[in-house]
Amino acid sequence: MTETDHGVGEAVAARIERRWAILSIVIVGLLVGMATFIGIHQATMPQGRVETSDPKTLHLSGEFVESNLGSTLEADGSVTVRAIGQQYSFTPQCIVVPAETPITLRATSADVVHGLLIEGTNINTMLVPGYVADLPIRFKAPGEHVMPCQEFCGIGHQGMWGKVKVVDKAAFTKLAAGRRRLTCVD
Ligand SMILES: [Cu+2]
Repeated sequence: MTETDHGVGEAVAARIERRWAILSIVIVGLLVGMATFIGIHQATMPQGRVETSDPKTLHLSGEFVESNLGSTLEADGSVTVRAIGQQYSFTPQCIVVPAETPITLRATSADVVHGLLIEGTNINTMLVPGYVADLPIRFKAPGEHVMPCQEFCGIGHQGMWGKVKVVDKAAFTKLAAGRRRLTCVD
């Protein structure tokens, strides 16, 4: 190989490297742009504060004991929904909520990482053991939404589905009368 050949080879390598460097910057820029667009357009954003839970004692005491899961009508008229994901189901399996009402969904996992997605809404979160996902929701109209686990969680993952039943506000108030928590399972 001559001196000139060597020089040409170097120039070619430098050009290719520069091209790839530019391409990787463009890809990063594109991903940041997508995240920004989704954040603004679909109001998808990370939770404001970190809350923890202990998966080992989840079923024994505290907010996520079984008798506390489901929808609760709060004194201010809003609704709080508490749910847990475990291999391979959600508890409650069917969530009932009113339309046109501010709802806070609070959920966590009892074992491995699960996902919670409510079809037709911007609710799409991971349920990480040890942490509480806290999300605001509001449904415009009554209807039914499927709620699959969207995070591969093991051999039975594909069978992990829940349901959200949105009912008329007045119907929900009637259902909730005299009851501390509601689900559409019982
Ligand atoms: Cu799962």
